[in-house]
Amino acid sequence: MKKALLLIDIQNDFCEGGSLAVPGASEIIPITNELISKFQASGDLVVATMDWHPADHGSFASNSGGKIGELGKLEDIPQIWWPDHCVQGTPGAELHPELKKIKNIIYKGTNPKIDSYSAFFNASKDETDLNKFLRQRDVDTLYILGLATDYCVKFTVLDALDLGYQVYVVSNACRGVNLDPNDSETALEDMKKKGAKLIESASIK
Ligand code: VGL
Ligand code: ZN
Repeated sequence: MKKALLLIDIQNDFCEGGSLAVPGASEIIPITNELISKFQASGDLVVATMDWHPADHGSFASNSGGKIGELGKLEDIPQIWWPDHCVQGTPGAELHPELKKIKNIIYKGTNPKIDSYSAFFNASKDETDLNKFLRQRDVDTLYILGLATDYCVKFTVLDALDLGYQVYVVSNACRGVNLDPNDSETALEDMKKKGAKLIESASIK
């Protein structure tokens, strides 16, 4: 059985200067690049996810008429309204330019009516190609990092645990939105409670 490195949404819009900038986001780039090199050197898989919204995506405050950061409903599912971000084909949707190039990309959030924090399922539980992709390659252990701790990292980790993967969260290579100041801490606690192991990048051999 095999391990894989899973990089969550390290895209320009979530980094400094982006439309949904996560504080300290670019600090994770050198740490992430070191891990990419390590995994590639040992022949282990590296997969990156990309939030990949159409311009009319229903999670955007601009499309819903809601206020940024407030809670509403999208197709009857609770939804936080976000600034326009990661619109398909725009510079904001591209992976951070200093991130090492990744061959395996999983796109999510493409359905305009449904948001998708998790890289495995959207909010209506439709599956992306990620689980099949990993299983076909005998991956059973995931090292997960990226943006944002309190949304896409958290929901990806919880789904990975549900799907039976052994999950390590590389906590020094995650940063959160923190609409409430404690959100990232609480998210890490939730992941740990469900069975994820929190580790620092330096302890990965
Ligand atoms: C994310 C909010 C909206 C994330 C994506 O990548 O954590 N957060 N879309
Ligand atoms: Zn999004």
